[in-house]
Amino acid sequence: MGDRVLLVQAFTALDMELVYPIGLSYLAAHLPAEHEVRIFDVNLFKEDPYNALERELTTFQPSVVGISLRNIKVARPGSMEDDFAPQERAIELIRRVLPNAFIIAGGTAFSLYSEEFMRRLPGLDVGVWGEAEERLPQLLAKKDRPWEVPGCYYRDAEGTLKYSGPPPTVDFKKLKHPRRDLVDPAPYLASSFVSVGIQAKRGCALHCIHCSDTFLLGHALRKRPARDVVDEVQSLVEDYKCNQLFFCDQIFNIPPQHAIDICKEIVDRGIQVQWSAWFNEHRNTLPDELMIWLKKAGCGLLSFSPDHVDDRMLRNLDKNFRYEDMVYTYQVAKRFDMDVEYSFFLNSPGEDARSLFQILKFLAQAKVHLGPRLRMFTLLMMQPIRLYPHTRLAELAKETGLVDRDHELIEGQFWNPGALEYAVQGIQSTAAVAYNLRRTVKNLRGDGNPVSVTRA
Ligand code: B12
Ligand code: SF4
Repeated sequence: MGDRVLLVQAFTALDMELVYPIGLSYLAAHLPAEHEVRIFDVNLFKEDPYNALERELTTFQPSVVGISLRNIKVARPGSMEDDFAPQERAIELIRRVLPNAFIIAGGTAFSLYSEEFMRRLPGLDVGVWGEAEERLPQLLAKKDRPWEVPGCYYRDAEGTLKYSGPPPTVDFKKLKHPRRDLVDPAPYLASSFVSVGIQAKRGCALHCIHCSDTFLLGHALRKRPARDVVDEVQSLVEDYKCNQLFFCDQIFNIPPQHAIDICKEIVDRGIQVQWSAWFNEHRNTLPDELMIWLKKAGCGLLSFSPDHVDDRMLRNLDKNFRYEDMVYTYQVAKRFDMDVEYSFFLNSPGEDARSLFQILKFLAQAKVHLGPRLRMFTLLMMQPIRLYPHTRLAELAKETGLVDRDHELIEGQFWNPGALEYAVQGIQSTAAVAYNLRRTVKNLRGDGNPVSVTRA
């Protein structure tokens, strides 16, 4: 007999927009039919999430609860809670309501800090590292033998934490479409411009020094055929009335031909949809042919995360493009009349007043070129770089003594916060006040822009 499986999206960043639980929809699609499955997002119940979860547990009575831990930072700003407290409370609640349930965790935050999560959340039976479409069904068949399923963290009879070894890579193009029927997209569409996600590929070929996505998904690009991607787009638009989508790929325009093929297919089928994605800045990844098709296919915003513009800093961050490419991004956007946003880091390795000034100069030039097509407010959200485990920047921070060798980096450690940061934050706050004032006036007039995207 199958299980009743409740897949729970645990707290994401509580001060931010809702995020459609695409990972859980993928997992649900790969559970054999003998299991009954539901998806429950605690973030939809902002006022009373614990009671809502308790109601769901009591009515559905799942034998398995799968918890998706996506973000590390989940507490509300200004709250006295630490970031584990809301997740801890949710897991304790599940244990209390259903003492015999098999509780599994997974998700990006879990995968980045697996051992730490297993230690801090003793209510978990098993934690699954990485993409789990193929392994969750295996685990349900082997609940008493998690060591036989690769990529699992579990406790042995003495309570010692064990790992069953690295899992094989998921063949992404062979996966089924995520089960959209289990999630009502309406609240996500209402929450933000970017909130219904779709994935055309997994992985990133680039090597940015601070990046943890490649630890999670690898450097090999695992692409879905364009027709298959657009079958899903079409179903989202026609069956689920999602006319605004966000491609969750690490980078949408590498390789450019895959992006072109997807756009052409959307246009050929006459699908009316607005969407956005993250783009790489190198001019070779933004050929005119791609720009033409992006525009025709409904891409309304080129979202770039260059992190810097200065060549020295781009080298330090191990970026695949240079200042000239950055100039090209606004030139090409202007030629094709596209909206653009950029996000930057504050205090990258080697930052000085000159390199910081380069960002401001660049933005001023881009603004002159693009006018209202440039969404400026990402400048106001410039943050120092968070150190994630398994990255070269974290390694560098340990080598240079910025953090201890055995630091688990879970509380929010940043690269080299210094005096420069405080000076810039002062300028940012002043600019933010001015910007928000202007935005409020614009919104009151009814000509504000939709919410934009900030890269993790
Ligand atoms: C796309 C994306 C976004 C988009 C989402 C758009 C949308 N409409 O969905 C936007 C721009 C909104 C966004 C915002 C943010 N994001 Co983001 N985002 C991503 C990205 C690139 C892909 C996520 C995704 O859609 N994956 C596709 C699905 C299919 O995969 P998945 O969810 O991981 O699920 C799989 C596995 O994790 C696992 N799994 C998941 N749940 C479970 C549960 C169980 C029980 C099991 C067994 C397995 C399992 O199986 C699933 C199927 O394979 C990831 C990076 C990455 N490598 O994943 C960052 C990432 C998730 N984001 C991150 C962050 C930090 C943020 C922001 C805080 C950034 C910011 N400062 O604004 C915000 C937070 C938003 C919020 N409200 O919480 C971090 C989270 C970890 C952390 N560092 O805390 C990540 C990992 C990036 C990183 N490397 O640091 N993000
Ligand atoms: S930061 Fe983005 S572009 Fe750079 S390696 Fe990571 S996913 Fe790729």
